[in-house]
Amino acid sequence: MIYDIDFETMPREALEAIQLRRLQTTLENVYAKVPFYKEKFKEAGIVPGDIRSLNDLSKLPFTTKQDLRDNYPYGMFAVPMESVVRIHASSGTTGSPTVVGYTRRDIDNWSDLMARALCAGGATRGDIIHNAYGYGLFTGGLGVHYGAEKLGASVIPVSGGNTKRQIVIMRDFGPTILTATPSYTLHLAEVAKEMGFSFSDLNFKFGIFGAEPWSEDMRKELEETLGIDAVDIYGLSEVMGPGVAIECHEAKCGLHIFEDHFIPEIIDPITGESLPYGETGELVFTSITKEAFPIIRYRTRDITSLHPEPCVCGRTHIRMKRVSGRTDDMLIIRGVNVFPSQIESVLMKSSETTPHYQLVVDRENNLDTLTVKVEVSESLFADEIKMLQNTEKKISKDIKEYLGVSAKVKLVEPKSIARSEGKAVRVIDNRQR
Ligand code: DLL
Repeated sequence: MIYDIDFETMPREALEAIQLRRLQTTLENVYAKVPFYKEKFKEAGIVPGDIRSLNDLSKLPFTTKQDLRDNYPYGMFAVPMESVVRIHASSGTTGSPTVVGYTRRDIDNWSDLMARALCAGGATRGDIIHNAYGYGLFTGGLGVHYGAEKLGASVIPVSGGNTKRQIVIMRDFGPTILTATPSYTLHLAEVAKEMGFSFSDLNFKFGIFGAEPWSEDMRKELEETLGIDAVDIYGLSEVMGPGVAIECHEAKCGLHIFEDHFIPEIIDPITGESLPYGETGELVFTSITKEAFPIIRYRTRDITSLHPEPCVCGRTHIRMKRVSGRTDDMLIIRGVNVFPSQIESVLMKSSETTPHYQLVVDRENNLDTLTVKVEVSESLFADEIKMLQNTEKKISKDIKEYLGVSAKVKLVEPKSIARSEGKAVRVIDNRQR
């Protein structure tokens, strides 16, 4: 089912006409209301009236995370505080958090887009949604919540944490859709097993997973363990929150970006040059309907590519490939670029290990070292040490073969790697000490 058939299946020409109109209005607005943008546009020698076609977008300067930090907390807001009805913030691992605001209309649009997204991910009015994304400053919990209500589904606002209680709720309330990070979902499945029942005995049909990178192999693992269809949802607080893009459950092949609200571009992360469809680079977004916190050419640091080919589901909105990582998550190990998701793919191929892993990077004698800590399956732990050593060697060989980097693989006891209740911490990099 398609929630907003007019907008989601609109012919590209009509869609692009709307995009241009909305872009021009947004530019006039930020130029008049946000001193940061006025200054930036002046430096670039540009005024909003210079943007006459969508191709002119690339004339505009980028906005970066640092710009948002420099204007912490409310410097990028385009409306007075009386018009702001909600504030969220993204924690970030370094520096001050990024603070974003929403007007009443922003919240209405976001709810609509999340209703669209949930619908694309398989939800209907009859569904019961177990929402285990965190409620609070993080946009995941409330974003899904408002969308689920807008769709008319029943939402259980359980948030992250209190895992055993969540399992009891899942058993007793009969939810049919799970919304959570993939890493927390694995933890939920593990605790359910400890409590004596399997996820596949529950009522779930679909899982709508996102907020962190996860691999295609992780999808297979989740689908098999949980006996559900797993769909990828993407978003970021700077642009809105969850619901910027989602896979349709029909194709599960790339995430449709809601282009009547956001214009995506792909750039070379080093030179900043625009890249054509199909090429991999950094994703950049311009929001074209936001009132409180509009954003122009925001560099997300997320790595993906854009694909305009029509989709079997009938949506005309462009698809982005699953995010493989972030430019700032990329590890450079002795000159080789490594994304945690690539290591994850290799680990998923080993039947003796579990999907719980952590990468530890260090420097010894001026050389980078990478240690991959991965938990062995419980069934195997009692077996011979020799067999474990073989598994370590095999994974290490596979990583070398697939990624071209040497890694020490260390099998660790079941449940010894910290579990996530939100976004997983996959990398500990001790080199920056
Ligand atoms: O994570 C919003 C969200 C909530 C998305 C729930 C999906 C579901 P932030 O906390 O601002 O917002 O983090 C945004 O998370 O730039 C990506 O690096 C990463 N991310 C989000 N979704 C995905 C995904 C939310 N499906 C940052 N795949 C983004 C890979 C993702 N990375």
